[in-house]
Parts: sequence; structure tokens; C-alpha cells
Amino acid sequence: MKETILSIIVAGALIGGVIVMTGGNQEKGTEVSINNVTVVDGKQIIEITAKGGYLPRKSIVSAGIPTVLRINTKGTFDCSSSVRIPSMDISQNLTPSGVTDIDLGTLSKGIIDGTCSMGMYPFEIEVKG
Ligand SMILES: [Cu+2]
Repeated sequence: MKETILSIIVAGALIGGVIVMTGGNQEKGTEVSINNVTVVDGKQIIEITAKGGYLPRKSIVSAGIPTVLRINTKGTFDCSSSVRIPSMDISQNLTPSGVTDIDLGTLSKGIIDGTCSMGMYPFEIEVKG
């Protein structure tokens, strides 16, 4: 009888441990796999959100493909609603709620830095060759 109880406890602990470990892995997985870049009809679309800053902060794209920066807003009334990419001479006001597409053209290898109009909230696009 004691052995039965003991084995039930051990089995419970094992199952519990597996659940905890699996849960942990899933959390890590979602953290790592930030997949905000898709290619649709030969166009590379970077999707970020603007509200109190830009998320994800860093995007990785490929060189040589026409690229669009798609910025989602939802009740964005802070200064992240005004986007600048100085190296490309881009300055764009976003709608407070909705989607704004900014055509970046075909990019070459390098780093593109963007900010809000004040230079307070940064974001980065890494273009891999
Ligand atoms: Cu700002």
C-alpha cells in the first residue's frame, strides 16, 4: 500500500516536471521566433507596431527584394506616431489607429536605423546580403 502511494507520488512529480519543462520551452520558443517579416508576391513586408516605441525593436530582412515597412498603430497618440528613417530621408506621420505602409525600395546590405520624430524611440532593420 505504501509502495502504491509512493509510486503515484513519483508519477505525479514526473508528469508535473514534464509539464513545467514543456511550458518553459514554449515560452522560450515564442521569445526567440519573432517572425515579423513575410514575403508576399515578391515583396518583403516588415511588420512592426508603434505605440510608446516600436516592436519588435529589431527586424532582419534580405537585400535585393522590394521591401515595405508596415507599421500598425492602435490608439497611438504618443510621438512614435511620427516615424523617421534619416538615412533614407523618410519622415512619415502614422494614423492613430490602423496600418501605414512605407515603401523602402530594394535594400542593400547594412543597418537601417529608424526613430520617432524626437529620436527617443529607436528601431533597427538589419539587411542581410
Ligand atoms: Cu519620441
